[in-house]
Amino acid sequence: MKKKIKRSVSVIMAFLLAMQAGGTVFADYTDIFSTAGIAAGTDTGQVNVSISPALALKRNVDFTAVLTGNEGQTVTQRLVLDTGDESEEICFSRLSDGYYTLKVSADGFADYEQMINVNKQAASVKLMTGFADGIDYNRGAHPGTLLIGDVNNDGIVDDTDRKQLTDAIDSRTNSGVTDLNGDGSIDLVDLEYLAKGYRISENTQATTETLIPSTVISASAGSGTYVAGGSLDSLFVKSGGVQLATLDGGIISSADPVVLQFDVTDSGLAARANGIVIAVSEDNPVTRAEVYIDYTDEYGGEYTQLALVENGVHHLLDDGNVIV
Ligand SMILES: [Ca+2]
Ligand SMILES: [Ca+2]
Repeated sequence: MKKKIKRSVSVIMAFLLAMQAGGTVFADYTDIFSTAGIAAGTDTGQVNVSISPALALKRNVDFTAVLTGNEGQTVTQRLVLDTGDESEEICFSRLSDGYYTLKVSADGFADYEQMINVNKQAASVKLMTGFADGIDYNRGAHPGTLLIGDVNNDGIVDDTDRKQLTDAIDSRTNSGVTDLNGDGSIDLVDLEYLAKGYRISENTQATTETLIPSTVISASAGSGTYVAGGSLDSLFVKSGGVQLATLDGGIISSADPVVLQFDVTDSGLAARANGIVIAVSEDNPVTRAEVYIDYTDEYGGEYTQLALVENGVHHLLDDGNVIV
């Protein structure tokens, strides 16, 4: 099998008006956060952490995420999940290869710890403030779980927390985070919340996804295409999206499509991917798209490969000769 190297991917879309938030996921995030202490120039490794609500909370939760490298170096970032948030995300970028420990903590929640192997690419860790419905946490891929109920803030949820909360409900004492759901009352509802994080048998560790790191990819609007909303940079930050229109204001069609180009600046492991995910709003789907992949093989020959996306087809390219 010839080794071939991807240089750029152009996506030409017809009948598409909007790629909305939560939309295009190709690689995540730009290099927007400093990672002094771990950063080492050209390193492309990255760890993305997102937190989404799985519990109805009437308080904002201030999470602290600490990434510790195998030589003990640490980087700390904050992530605040407001009551109206669908999710919040942070990014640790320009990491050297190796094993890292991610620790996420917040008042009222047990500490979450996970070992992550970083190898030039971006490891994406999705966390939720509880268990999502309809997912078997002991089989298959699933998000990680932040367990509520740590009343005394010692990092774990156990009998001590239950006793401290029941004492507070009985008004004998009130200390620690007893109003777990943040509704202003300390009552049996909080005890129900504690039960959600207490004596859990499910696997709470997130299945990590691997993405192309933001430092080796960039997006640009192609010929005849106007970015009408959002920004192309947002495609790599917080799962943002863009709205695309034709430059001449005409209706998007096969004859007058919108075009996005993704340029990959690294030809090594960092740029390797198994696919591209383009998500669009359900009420405004792509009915036809052409994906052109320009690449250079190991002998310097330049080639283009075309993959067609028809209406209702969700994917794409499978060719063992092209490493994308
Ligand atoms: Ca505790
Ligand atoms: Ca409460």
